[in-house]
Amino acid sequence: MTNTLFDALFARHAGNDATFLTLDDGSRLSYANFVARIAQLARVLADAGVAPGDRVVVQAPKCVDTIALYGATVQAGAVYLPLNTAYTQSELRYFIEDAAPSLVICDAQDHAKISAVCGAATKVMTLDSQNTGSLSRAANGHPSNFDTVPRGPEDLAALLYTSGTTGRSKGAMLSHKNLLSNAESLTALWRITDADRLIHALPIFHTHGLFVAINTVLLAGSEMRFMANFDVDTLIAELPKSTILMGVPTFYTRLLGDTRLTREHSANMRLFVSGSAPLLAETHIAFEDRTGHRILERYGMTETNMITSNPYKGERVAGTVGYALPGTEVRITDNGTAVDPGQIGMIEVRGDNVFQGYWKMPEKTAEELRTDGFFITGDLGVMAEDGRISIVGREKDLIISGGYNIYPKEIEDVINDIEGVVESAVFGVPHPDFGESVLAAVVLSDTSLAPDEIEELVAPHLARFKHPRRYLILDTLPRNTMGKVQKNLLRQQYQD
Ligand code: MCA
Ligand code: AMP
Repeated sequence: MTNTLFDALFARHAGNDATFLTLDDGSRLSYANFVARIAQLARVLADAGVAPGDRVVVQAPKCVDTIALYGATVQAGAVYLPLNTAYTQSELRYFIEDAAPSLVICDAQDHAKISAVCGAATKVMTLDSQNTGSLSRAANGHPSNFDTVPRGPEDLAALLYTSGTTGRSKGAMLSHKNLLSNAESLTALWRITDADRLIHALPIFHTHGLFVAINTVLLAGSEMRFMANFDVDTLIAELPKSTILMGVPTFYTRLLGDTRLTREHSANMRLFVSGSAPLLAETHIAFEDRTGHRILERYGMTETNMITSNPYKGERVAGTVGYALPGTEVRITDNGTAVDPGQIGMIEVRGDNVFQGYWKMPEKTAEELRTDGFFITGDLGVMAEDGRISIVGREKDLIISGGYNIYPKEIEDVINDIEGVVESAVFGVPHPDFGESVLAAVVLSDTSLAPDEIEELVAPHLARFKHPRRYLILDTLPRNTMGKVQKNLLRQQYQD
């Protein structure tokens, strides 16, 4: 009996005494012990009534049992659904109601908050970084073997929510094949092997930190320096002992802000990967000047995993995202028809990496996934004669701040619900650390409403990273002749 993803990423390491993780306290976890822990956790899932195909929601700290839980969910034939640890109770309510999980795992301190939004059919267990939560304790008592639930390439392995331009998050259904095919492409392209040591400083609830980094490491049998939080000092200390770093552009601008980053200091490193947000050409160039390394920029989405990458060997060009990954087709279109090289159009993608559709949203799926299998990314790009792709903009109204996606519509909905607010427009302006930062232009009927009061009313609804950094009170919003708010004018006016 086979389980496509489990066999390829996890089962193969049973008996492998090599180090999988090195943690902040210097302790190490071997691959063999990791696989044993997964089996113990899979038993807890089965005992909790998690059946094949069930969703397991995880909003938990970045620690060993949280990644082991990813493996355990796959081994139990269930669907892993990680959530940003910054989400508020009202955001969680939506995800839990929509996904209807049979089990939710949360930090012990959030137990009451999460239980309050779970129905009777959903069990809640806890996991904390000290491994003292109810899930970890239950696992400790179990033998370290579990009969893997068979799953095929088309079965779902994960459900990752991605915010939408309509304001409602959509669950992207990712199959075993979607995840494995992408990990295989990246591991081969970036030449990741068991001689590598990857510094992991990303969160593990998004595609970047969870699948791009962890799945490739597991496939190659590399070592991972697993940092609980991003921290420049630790990163600097780890560079001489490591070979790969995967990060968002903010990682690289922050590293460049530290004079200890030098050519000599990073001489052991083999590969610096950047993605999730545009890497400024000036950062790319400054990083090469300082370290001698050209950052390898790649491009992806939750729905598609990774789509393109600059080459490992060959020219890594600043401001471009490289070529379609092997096995992935990319086309640039105008209303669905491919345009000529050099012309700007919509980036569309097809391949084993492309998701199965949005959870319980067939209409949304039909809008974005064409019948010929091409997915419409919402990103605008240009393809050169040789197939190299550059992203030139986004058709979707999206702000990317420090690698986190923020959809203005979701924030506008919350602001517009406040009594005394007529309307609002949320937009992004350049930010030296996060790339973009969120501002809100608000028109009031109750002019006594102060920005601080608006912020106070917004806070319980939205994770902190989504909060506008400033509320600008305006008499009217700029509109074009069609009545559409001109966010480009707001961006221009307030960019400084
Ligand atoms: C933290 N804060 C932020 C952000 N991060 N505000 C705006 N944007 C952010 N990205 C705020 C906090 O709310 C807090 O606010 C203050 O900054 C300090 O928080 P802290 O956690 O200490 O911040 P940090 O550790 O410095 O975090 C910055 C970071 C982090 C390391 C850049 O944001 C990060 O790990 N970003 C990576 C996101 C990621 O993995 N994206 C991939 C998804 P206050 O002090 O006011 O309370 S996209 C994806 O997966 C696609 C498929 C792809 O292509 O990769
Ligand atoms: P998400 O919805 O979190 O999956 O984020 C995917 C979006 O991030 C893409 O549609 C792009 O807009 C953006 N993105 C990812 N990688 C890059 C990159 N290297 N350059 C520019 N934008 C990127």
